[in-house]
Amino acid sequence: MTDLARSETHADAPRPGTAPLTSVAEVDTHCPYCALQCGMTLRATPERVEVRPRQFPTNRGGLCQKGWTAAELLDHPDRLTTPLVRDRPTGQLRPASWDEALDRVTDSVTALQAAHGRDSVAVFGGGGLTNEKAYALGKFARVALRTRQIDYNGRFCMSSAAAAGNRAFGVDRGLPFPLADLARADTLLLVGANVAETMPPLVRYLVEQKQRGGTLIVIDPRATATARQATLHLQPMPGTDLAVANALLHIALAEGWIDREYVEDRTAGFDAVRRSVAGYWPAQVERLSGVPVADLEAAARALGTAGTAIILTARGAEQHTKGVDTVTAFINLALALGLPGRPGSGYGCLTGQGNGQGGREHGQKADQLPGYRRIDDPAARAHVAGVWGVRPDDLPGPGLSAYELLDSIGSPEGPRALLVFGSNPVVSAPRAGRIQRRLADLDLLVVADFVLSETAAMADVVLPTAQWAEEDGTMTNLEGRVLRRRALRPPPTGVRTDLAVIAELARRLGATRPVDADADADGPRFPDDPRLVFDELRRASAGGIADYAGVTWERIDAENGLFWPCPAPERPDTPRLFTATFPTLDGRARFVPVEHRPAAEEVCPDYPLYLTTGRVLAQYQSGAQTRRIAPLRTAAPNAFLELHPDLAQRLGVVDGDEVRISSRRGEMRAPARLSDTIRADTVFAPFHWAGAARANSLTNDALDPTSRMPEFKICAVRVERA
Ligand SMILES: Nc1nc2c(c(=O)[nH]1)N[C@H]1C(S)=C(S)[C@@H](COP(=O)(O)OP(=O)(O)OC[C@H]3O[C@@H](n4cnc5c(=O)[nH]c(N)nc54)[C@H](O)[C@@H]3O)O[C@H]1N2
Ligand SMILES: Nc1nc2c(c(=O)[nH]1)N[C@H]1C(S)=C(S)[C@@H](COP(=O)(O)OP(=O)(O)OC[C@H]3O[C@@H](n4cnc5c(=O)[nH]c(N)nc54)[C@H](O)[C@@H]3O)O[C@H]1N2
Ligand code: SF4
Ligand SMILES: [Mo]
Repeated sequence: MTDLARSETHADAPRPGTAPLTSVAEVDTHCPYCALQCGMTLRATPERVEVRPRQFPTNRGGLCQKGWTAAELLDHPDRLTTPLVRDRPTGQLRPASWDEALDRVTDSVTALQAAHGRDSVAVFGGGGLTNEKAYALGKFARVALRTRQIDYNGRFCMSSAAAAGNRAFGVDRGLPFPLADLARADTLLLVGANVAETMPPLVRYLVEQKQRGGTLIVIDPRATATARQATLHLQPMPGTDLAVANALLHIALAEGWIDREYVEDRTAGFDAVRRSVAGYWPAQVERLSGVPVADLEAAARALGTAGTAIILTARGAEQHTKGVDTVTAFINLALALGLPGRPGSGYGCLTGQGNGQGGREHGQKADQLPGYRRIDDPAARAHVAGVWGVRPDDLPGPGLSAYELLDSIGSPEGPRALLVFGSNPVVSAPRAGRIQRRLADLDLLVVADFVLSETAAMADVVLPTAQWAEEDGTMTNLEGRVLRRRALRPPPTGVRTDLAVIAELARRLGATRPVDADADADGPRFPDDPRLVFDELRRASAGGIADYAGVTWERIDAENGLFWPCPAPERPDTPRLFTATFPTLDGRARFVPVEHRPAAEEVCPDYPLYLTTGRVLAQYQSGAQTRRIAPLRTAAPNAFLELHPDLAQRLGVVDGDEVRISSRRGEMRAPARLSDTIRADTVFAPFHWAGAARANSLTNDALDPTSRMPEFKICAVRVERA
C-alpha cells in the first residue's frame, strides 16, 4: 500500500473528492425510519439536536414517537466511534485504527477469493440505505469484489408485492399514485396493514377519507388500532387472504360489478381468472378463512359499487409462501373493477423501510442492475458496464436471494466472508437460530453500523458509520417520490460514511483507477461524495424502468421531491402511473389466475396454534436503534405474546404470566398479553427483540417460490406457562 493510501485512511485527515461537510444550525430533512419519510427540521443547540415536524405531503406536519425521538441516537453512549476488530488470542472485539480494520477486511477478502473464488465473498445490504449507498454497494459487489453474491433485507419486506406488481403491471412502484389519493377513495381496503402503528401520520388520510363519507375495510386476524377505525373489519385466519380476494371477485362477477370496458381495453387474461374464481363460493371461503359470508358480501359491495376505490396490501398479506399469488389475487380484483390508473383509485403496496422503494431499484438485489434492470439482460449489462467503465463480460450473473444466501454459509459453494451494510439478520431473519449458527461459520464477518447490533456483536470487523443527520443523499419513499436527506453536521471523529467506507475498500482492493488519472481515463470509480454518486446513478438508470436521469438535487428541492420515472431534466416527473397504458409489451395489464394453498406449516396436535408476527408503534425492526432510545423503551419495554382470553384460560395462563412458545425450529419466552382483539386460534408476537425474546427463533424459513420471501406471518406453535 502506498503512503498516500495510508494517509487517506485516517478519519480526521482530509479525503480528496469529499465535499467538506460544515455544521449548520438548522436543516430540513426526513425521518430516518420508515417509508413514509416524514418531513422534519433538525436544529443543533449546544445541548442536543432538536426534532421538529415539518409540512411534507406524506406527513402533513405529523410525526410518530419514533420520529420525534430519532435524534437521541446521534450522541448516544452506545454510538460506535472507532472500528473494532476481533482479537485473535482473546476472541474479543477491541478498538482498532481504520487502517488495521480495513487491512483485516481486504487481506482476508483477497486471500479467500484467491483460494475459493470470487463468489466466496458476499454482501448483504438494506432498504434503509440511501439511493447512493444502495447503488454504490451493488457496484462494489459486481466491480470491486466481482461476486454474484449480493442481496438485501428488502427480500424479507416487499419482494412479494414487487414480483406481483412486475408480473401484472410491468413495473413495481409501491404506490403508483400520490398518497393524498387515499383521502379521495370512496372505498379503501387495507390488507394486512396496521398503519396506525406502522405509519401513524398516514392515519390523517384515513380520517379525511372517513370525513368525506368513505368506507374503510381492514383485513387482519387482529382487531388492531387500524382495524378499530374501520367501517368493516374482516378477521381471517392467517394465510387465507388469497381465498378471500378470490371470493370478493367471485361475488363481484355474480353481481355484475365488473368494469367490462376497462377489462376489454386495458387488460389481458381475464377469462382464465374468471374461470378460476368460479370455485370460490363465499360459503366455502367462510369455512376456510373464518370470514362470514355477510362480511365478504359487504366488502365486495363496498368495492364493487364505489365510484373510486383503492386496495392496499402490506406485510400481513405478503409475508407468506404464497405472498406473490396473494397480492396477485388482489390485483386481479382491482383490475376487474377497473381501478388501476384512475384518479382516486388503484392498487398499491405499502413499502416499509425508509428507502425500501429506492433500495430495490439500484442494484443491491441479487438479480438486478441499476434502473430496475435485470442482470441477465445483455442490453442492461452493456449499458451499465459502459457507465461503470468495465466490460459487460466481467459483470457476474445473478446470485442467491437473501435467506438462501445466508443459509448457504458453511456449504461447500457458500460464502466464507459476508459484508453487512444496514441490516441485523441475527434478529430479523426467519429461523434466526439457524442463521446465527451459519454466521458463526464464516471466516470473515464485517458489519458497518453505528451501534453494536446483535449481528455486529458477532463480527470480526465492525466499521462505525455515519447516521442520517450526518450525511447527504436521496431516499425514494413509498410513493416513488425521490427526496433529499440533508446533513445537519459532519460525522463525529472516528466515524466515516458508508460511501467513504465502500470507496476506500474498493481502492484497497485495487478496483478503482488511480486517484491521479485523467478525468476521462478508463476504469471504474468509487466516489464518496453522494452527489457524484447520484449523478452516476442517474446515468446508470437512464432508459431503465426506474429512470432517474432527470432527477437532480436542485429539482428535488424546488419541486418537493420528484416521482420516477423522470427521464430528462426538462421533462416532468410521474406522480401517477398507468393513466393511459401499462409498461408491458402490449401496454395491457395482466390477469393471472391464482389458487389458494395451505401455509408451509399447518397446525397439528403438537403445535396446535398459529403464530403470526409483526410490529408495535414504538419499536423499529430489529430494534437495534429504537431499543436504545429511552422514551421508546418506556413505551414498549419488552416482547410479549398476544393471545385471546379464551385460549389463555385453556392454557391456564393469566395476563403477565411468562410463557414459553415453541415451534419446530426453536423457542421464545415472553409475558402473555391477553386481548380479545385476536382470534382464539392465533397468537401474535412482535419481532423487535433479541435473545430469549426473539420471535424469529420460531418463524418458518419456507420461501415463496417466486419472490423468495420467507413465511414470517404464519407458522405452527405450542404455548405453555414457563
Ligand atoms: N412502528 C414501526 N413501524 C414500522 C416498522 C417497524 O418496525 N415499527 N417497520 C417498517 C417496515 S420495514 C415495514 S415492512 C412496515 C410493515 O407495516 P405493516 O405491514 O403494517 O406491519 P406488520 O405489523 O408487519 O403487519 C401488519 C398486520 O398484518 C397482520 N397479519 C398477520 N398475518 C396476517 C395474514 O395472514 N393476513 C392478513 N391480512 N394480515 C395479517 C398483523 O396482525 C399486523 O397487524 O412498517 C414500517 N413501519
Ligand atoms: N418475524 C418477523 N421478522 C421480520 C419481519 C416480520 O414482520 N416478522 N419483517 C421483515 C422486514 S419487513 C424487514 S424490512 C426486516 C428488517 O430487519 P433488519 O434488516 O434487521 O432491519 P433493521 O433493524 O432496520 O436493521 C438495520 C441495521 O442497520 C443499521 N443501519 C441503519 N441505517 C444504516 C445505514 O445507513 N448504514 C449502515 N451501515 N447501517 C445502518 C441499524 O443500526 C441496524 O442495526 O425484518 C424482517 N423480519
Ligand atoms: S411514521 Fe415513519 S417516517 Fe414518520 S415519523 Fe414515524 S417512523 Fe418516521
Ligand atoms: Mo420491511
